[in-house]
Amino acid sequence: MKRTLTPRATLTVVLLTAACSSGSSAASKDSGSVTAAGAAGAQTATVGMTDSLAFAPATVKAKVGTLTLSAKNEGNTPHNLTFDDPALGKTGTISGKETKDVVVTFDQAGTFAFTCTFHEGMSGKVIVTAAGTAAGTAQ
Ligand SMILES: [Cu+2]
Repeated sequence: MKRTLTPRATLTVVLLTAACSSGSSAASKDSGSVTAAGAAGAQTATVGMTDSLAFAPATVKAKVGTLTLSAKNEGNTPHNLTFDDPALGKTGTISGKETKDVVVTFDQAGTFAFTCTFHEGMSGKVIVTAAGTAAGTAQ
């Protein structure tokens, strides 16, 4: 009975929505994080985008300053990376296997969310800390 496929697809959408709103612990374990490299004024980091409709990693740690965030589409499904705050910027559409950068200036510490506007629940964030408090050694 192949007709069971339709209810299953519906259920998947519900589960994705629930995962998005219910907790960060499971999500962060899945997606991991990356710490931006470079001096505060010229940081760089890369996040992947997958056919599973996720950013991987979905968390970027950066310092107050300027970050060139490269969004690398590792799959074939088009995505974009759009900050919730329009002033921070966006990449525009990124086709399969394509990479686009968005250069973001963070004036203050905080958590700055971004999403792929094509796929509800596909989201990530940049956690920005004051430049003087960077954990670990600066390189
Ligand atoms: Cu997407």
